[in-house]
Amino acid sequence: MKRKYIYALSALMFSALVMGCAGKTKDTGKIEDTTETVSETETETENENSGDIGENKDDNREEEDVDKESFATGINTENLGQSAATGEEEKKDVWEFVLDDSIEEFCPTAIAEPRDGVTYGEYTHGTYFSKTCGLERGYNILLPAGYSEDKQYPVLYLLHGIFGNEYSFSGDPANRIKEIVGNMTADGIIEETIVVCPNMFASTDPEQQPGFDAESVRPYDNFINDLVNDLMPYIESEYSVLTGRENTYLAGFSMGGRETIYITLKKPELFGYACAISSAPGVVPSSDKFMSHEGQMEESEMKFEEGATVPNKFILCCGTSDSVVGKFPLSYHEILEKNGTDHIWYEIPGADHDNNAIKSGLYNLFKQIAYDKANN
Ligand code: FER
Repeated sequence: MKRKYIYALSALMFSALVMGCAGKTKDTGKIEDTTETVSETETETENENSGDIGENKDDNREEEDVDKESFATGINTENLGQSAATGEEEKKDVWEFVLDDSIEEFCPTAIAEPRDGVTYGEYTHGTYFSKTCGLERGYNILLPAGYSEDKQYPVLYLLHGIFGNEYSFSGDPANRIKEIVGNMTADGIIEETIVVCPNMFASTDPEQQPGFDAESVRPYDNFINDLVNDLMPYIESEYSVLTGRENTYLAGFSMGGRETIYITLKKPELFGYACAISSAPGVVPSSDKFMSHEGQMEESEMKFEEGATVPNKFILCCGTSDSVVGKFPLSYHEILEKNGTDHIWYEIPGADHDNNAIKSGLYNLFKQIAYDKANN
């Protein structure tokens, strides 16, 4: 079944201008109650929950070398793809959505930009007790506008990058998560969907900080336990969610992409759809300018267990100009391919470690979900 949606692009010109004004993340790391609505417009840059790179004894680079917020949710660069196009597509003044299973390199402007007449969901902060960490831990949840206990919704767990926390995505409006989910819902492409943004630094020590050394990275690898044993059961008990793999999705950016790969390979039966965007090194042994990685598994182990129920779609993607993780995502693709592990790999031309990659990955994830649900 093919569905087509046609939009006048001129209506989007104004909202495209708004893009440049996106505020920066306020990562307070505070745990607060569920009644708070999270603001996207804070401009503070302080991040109390960030690792202090200057304190890392294995690393004597200057702290100003690294923009921690860019790690957590991507560098805010100019829009690539449709919004930057000056060619025939743009001049046609229309954008057309076709529901097929092809990958599109860029998230269309009409999907990423806020529209008049669409009410978007809001982020709310909540906490849950993590048996894995022995701590009360925070999450942000994007509930659809008009969320109702009378309905049930699929859930996307969305994992931030290194130095981030549960506020990283909700605090960076340039990621356009609200708009992508809201516009694709408004167009009838996807079902109303809940997005859960956890704090992926699953340490048992509330004082521990992330950093570029094996010890400081380990809590990220512990997140699989927190997610599966604590956060997912909590979300499923507290919110009106559809359970089961067909309705449970996993995606992550950079460090979150690395953990998405790891979790998807280790718990493939839990997620119908997974998307690892611009994934950080360390799934397999390797080293880069930041540190050397012992690896979560050997290359030969980078596959699903024999006979496992596997995701319907397992997407890996990365920008061709990624200045942080470089060709590591490509190497993951090559290893998965060598090991005969089903996945989709694509590159985003010209994209850095940035929002172009994040928007593209999320759009394609939802498009694949929509295609499968319309055809099965
Ligand atoms: C590394 C390179 C990149 C690494 C982590 C990253 C832990 C993560 C980047 C990000 O999350 O944006 O070597 O090691």
